[in-house]
This record gives sequence, structure tokens and C-alpha cells, in this order.
Amino acid sequence: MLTLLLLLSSGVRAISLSDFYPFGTEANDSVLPQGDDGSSSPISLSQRFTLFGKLYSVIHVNINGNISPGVPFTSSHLDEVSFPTISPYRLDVDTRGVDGGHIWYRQTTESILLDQALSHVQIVYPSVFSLDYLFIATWDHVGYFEMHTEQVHTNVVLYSRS
Ligand SMILES: [Ca+2]
Repeated sequence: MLTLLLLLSSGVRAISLSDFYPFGTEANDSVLPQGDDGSSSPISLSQRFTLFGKLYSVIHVNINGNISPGVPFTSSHLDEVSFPTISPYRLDVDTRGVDGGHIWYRQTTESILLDQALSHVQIVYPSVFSLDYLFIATWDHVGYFEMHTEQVHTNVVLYSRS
């Protein structure tokens, strides 16, 4: 069962891009089309997860810095959300500009990444001894409305443990 969220952001200067989980075409990520307030198609998870007591098997990665289980979130009015979201980077993101960045995501059970995530998780939860699944979403060099191109990175990992 998918259980927790891990967030890395280069906006916090202590984290460098080399600390991020691999992302992009080299990592075989899927990518969202460029846009302002769009969302991915439904992503069927190979591991279901619980959020606020409800079990989900489908999520959406949304341009505006969040992940929503079950339904897409495509509003730029971020205070209008009426359902649970995971919002690591909640901003009016806009990737339409030249060099407006990309939003990547994938599911993985690659052992080297599971080990990397486990080392991070054990900093806070030392009793966790293994992980078996990761969902990685990355807001890579994304800009903000309206087609501004600030260079912000956020790398988000949802993980499950056995
Ligand atoms: Ca937006």
C-alpha cells in the first residue's frame, strides 16, 4: 500500500539537483503536455494508496504543482479545491513559455531507487526496513503564470513499504 510522500526541492538551497531522483527522458518518464492549468490523463497505480481514509488506484499529476487522486485538478484558483490533493509545489505553474520547463512522472520498482528512498525515509522513520514501489513526479525548471520562466525544481516521491 502506498503510504507516504517524500519531497525534494532545489528551492531549498540545501538540496542540489544531484540529490533528486532521476527524471526526464533518460529515466523513461512520461511527460505532461505544455500548458497552464492542465492535468495528466488518469494514471493507474500498480500500488493503491489511502488518503484521508479513502483508497485510490488512480491519480492525476497536475501542472499547478499537485497530485490529485481520482480526479484531475485543472483550476488556477488553488483555494477552490474541494477534494484531497497532495500539493508539494502548489503554485500557478505555466509551462507554455520558451524554456517553460517540464513535468515528469513514472512508477518504478528499480532497486537502486528503492534503496535511495529507503535511506531518506529512515531519517524520519528508522523502523521502516524496506520499500517496494515508488511514484516519482518532478516539476523540472517550471515557470509560472503567465509564461514566466523562473527555474524551479521540485522532485516528489510517493512510496510504499512492504
Ligand atoms: Ca497554471
